[in-house]
Amino acid sequence: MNFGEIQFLLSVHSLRQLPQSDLPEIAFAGRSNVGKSSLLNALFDRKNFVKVSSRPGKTQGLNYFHLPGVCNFVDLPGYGYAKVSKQTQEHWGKLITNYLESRKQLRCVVVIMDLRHEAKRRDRDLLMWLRQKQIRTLAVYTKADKLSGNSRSKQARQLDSGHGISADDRIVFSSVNRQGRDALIERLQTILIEA
Ligand SMILES: Nc1nc2c(ncn2[C@@H]2O[C@H](COP(=O)(O)OP(=O)(O)OP(=O)(O)O)[C@@H](O)[C@H]2O)c(=O)[nH]1
Ligand SMILES: [Mg+2]
Repeated sequence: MNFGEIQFLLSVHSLRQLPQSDLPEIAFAGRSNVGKSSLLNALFDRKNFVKVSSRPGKTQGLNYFHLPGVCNFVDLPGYGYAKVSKQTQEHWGKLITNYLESRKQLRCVVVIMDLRHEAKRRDRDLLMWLRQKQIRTLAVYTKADKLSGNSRSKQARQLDSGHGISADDRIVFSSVNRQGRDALIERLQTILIEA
């Protein structure tokens, strides 16, 4: 994957705005502030290309990043941020659900979780829902730089068992030191080829 060619395509706020292209898509989901946008910057090897914030609720809309001839990456708004109004949460919730359910070229949803946290209900619900819909998932445990080696493996195992994920189906990642970046790229490449 040559990320030198990555470009921002558009921000989608309703299903009508989804791009016509039938390029395969990989979506990135997770709780608000978990580090979705940072992971994309690390993946693309860019600084602040995708907007990042210490304030939850930064990403609004389904943000499309286009890798010509390869695929589109879709940064989804985070879920579970209590301070966003119920109406707003519902709007994004519906849009994301409709997108995930109907988008034919969607190849995989990368579900990003914080390695430091216990298995969260909302993440489990999403993973189960995606499995039920037979949408392929890849789990990424991020912010690994915030833990020491021992607690990294311990936490990863805990999340594995909490979510029913096998160690082969997840990547321990850090947007700060790039741990897991090569593994993620390799996995995404395989997914795009197999599809
Ligand atoms: N130490 C560390 N901090 C991280 C990492 N990834 C993200 N962060 C920090 O976590 C905060 C949230 O990062 P974002 O990438 O904006 O998170 P997001 O999931 O896109 O958030 P929303 O768009 O609000 O849903 C920022 O302060 C980042 O600098 C990481 O791997 N390590
Ligand atoms: Mg974001």
